[in-house]
Amino acid sequence: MAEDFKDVQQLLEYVADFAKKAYDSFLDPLSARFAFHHAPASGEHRGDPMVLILGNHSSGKSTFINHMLGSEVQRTGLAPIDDGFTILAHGEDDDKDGHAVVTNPELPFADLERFGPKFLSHFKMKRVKSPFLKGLCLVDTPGMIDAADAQLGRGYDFIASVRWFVERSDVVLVMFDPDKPGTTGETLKVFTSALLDIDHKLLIVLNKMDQFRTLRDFARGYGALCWNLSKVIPRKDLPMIFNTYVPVEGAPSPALPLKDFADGREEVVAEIKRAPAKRIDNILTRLHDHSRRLRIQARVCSAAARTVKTIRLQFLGMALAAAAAGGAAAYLTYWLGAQWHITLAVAAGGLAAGAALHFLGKWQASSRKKEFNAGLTGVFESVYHKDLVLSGAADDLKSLWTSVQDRTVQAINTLGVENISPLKRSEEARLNELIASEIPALRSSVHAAIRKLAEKGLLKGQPMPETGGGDAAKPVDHGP
Ligand SMILES: Nc1nc2c(ncn2[C@@H]2O[C@H](COP(=O)(O)OP(=O)(O)OP(=O)(O)O)[C@@H](O)[C@H]2O)c(=O)[nH]1
Ligand SMILES: [Mg+2]
Repeated sequence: MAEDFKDVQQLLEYVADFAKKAYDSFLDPLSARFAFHHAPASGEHRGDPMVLILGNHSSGKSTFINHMLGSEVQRTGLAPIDDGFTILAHGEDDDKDGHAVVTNPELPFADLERFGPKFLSHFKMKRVKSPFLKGLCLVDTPGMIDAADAQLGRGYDFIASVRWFVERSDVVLVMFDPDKPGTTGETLKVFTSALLDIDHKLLIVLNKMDQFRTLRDFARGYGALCWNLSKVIPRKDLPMIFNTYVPVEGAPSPALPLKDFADGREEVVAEIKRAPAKRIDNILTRLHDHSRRLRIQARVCSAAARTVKTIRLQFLGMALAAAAAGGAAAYLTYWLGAQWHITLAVAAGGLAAGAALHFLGKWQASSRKKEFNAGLTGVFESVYHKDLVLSGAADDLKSLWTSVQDRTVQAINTLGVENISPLKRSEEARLNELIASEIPALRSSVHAAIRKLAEKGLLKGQPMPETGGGDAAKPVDHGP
C-alpha cells in the first residue's frame, strides 16, 4: 500500500474494500462449506464511525457527552430519567423520533425495527451543530440498573439492543462512578452477553473522581471496580481503566487534587476522537478474528471427516479383502476337487467375513460420530497438538476453540461428517497467508498511513502509537 491517502475516509474505504474482497472471494465460500458464521454484514460499517457510551445509571454519561459537545444537549440528573438510546450526530439542530430514524433509508438504523415499538419509543436521533460531531456520532444509552427484573420493566430486549450497537460501534465506553463501581444486575448481563469479544474497542471509565473524599476511598472504589470487572471480563489482564470527572455546578468542593483526572478526561476524549481510525482497525480485527475462527472450525471438521472416511475405507478394504480371500479359497477347494458344499461353505464364509467387516466399519464410524457429538475436543487436540505444546499461546488457542466449539459440533451434525469435503492444502495455505502475513502487513501500513495523516493535521484525536493503539487486544497467530 504505497499510495498516500487524502483523509481517513479514503483509507477506510481502501481497508473496507480489502476486507470485502477477502470475504467475497475466499472466506464466504469456505464459511458456507464448513457451516461457519456469515461474514459481518458490510452494513455494519456504514454511516459515521460510532462511539457507544454505556454505564451504570447516573454514572455521568450524559454529562460527559454534554461536556464534549459544549452544550446541554442531553438531560442530566440524579433521578432516573426514562431515556432511551440517543444518536447524536452532526447537522443542523433537529430531533427525530425512533420511527423516523429507522424508516430513513439514508441512515444505517433500519435493522433496529426488529426490537419492536417499545424500543422505538425509546430511541431517537439528535442532530447538533457541534464541531465535535464532525466525522463521528455518539450514542447515549439508558443507565444500567441493578434490579433483577430490569429487563421486563423496559419492555424490550435491552441486552440484545445493546449488543446491536456494540457490534457496530468503533469505541465502546463503559462508565462507573464511586457510588456504583459494581457489576451486578443489568451491568453483569451486559458484560457477560453484550460485550463479549470486543476487548479491542472497550474503554472502562471510573467517573466522578471529584467525589472521592480521601485517597483511601479512591483505593477502595478502584479496587472494588477491578475486582468486579475481573469476574466478568474473561481475560487474564484487566483492561485499562481511565479515571476522570466532569466539573459540574453545585458539586461539593473536591478533596483530592484533580489535575491528573482532568488529564484523564483528555485521554478519554482523545480515544473517542480516534473512532474513525479505530473503525479501520476494527474492520481488520474482525477479519483476522473471523479467519482464525474459521480456520479452527475448518481444520477440526476436516480432521473429523478424514477420520470417519479412513475408518470406512479401512474396513471396506478389509471387507473386500476378506470376500476376495473367501472367493480365492473357494476356487482352490473347487480346483482341488473338494465337494461342492465345502466350496460353497468357504465362499459363503468369505462373504460373511466381508459383510461382518463392512458392518464393523459402519459401527466404528458411527461410534466416532457419537464421540464428535460430545464436543470434538479430542479432534481439536490432535489437530493442534504441536501448537498446544510448543506455541506458548496455548491459552489463547484454547479460548479461540471454546468460542467455536459448539458451532463446530453443530456444523458437523448439520452437514453430516461424511459429506464434508476436507480443507485442501492450497486452501489452508491461503488462510495461513491471510492470517499471518496479509492482514498484519496491511495493519502496519494502515498505521503508518494514519500517522502520516496525523502529521499533516488531517486526523482528529491522537495518532496510533508505533505498535498500533487499536491493537491492545490484537490477536496472536498460532500458525496453522
Ligand atoms: N461530582 C460530579 N457529579 C457529576 C459528574 N458527572 C455527572 N455528575 C452528576 O451526576 C448526575 C447524573 O449525571 P448524568 O449525566 O445524568 O448521568 P447518566 O449516566 O447520564 O444517568 P442516566 O442517563 O440516568 O443513566 C447529575 O446530577 C450530574 O450533574 C462528575 O464527574 N462529578
Ligand atoms: Mg443520561
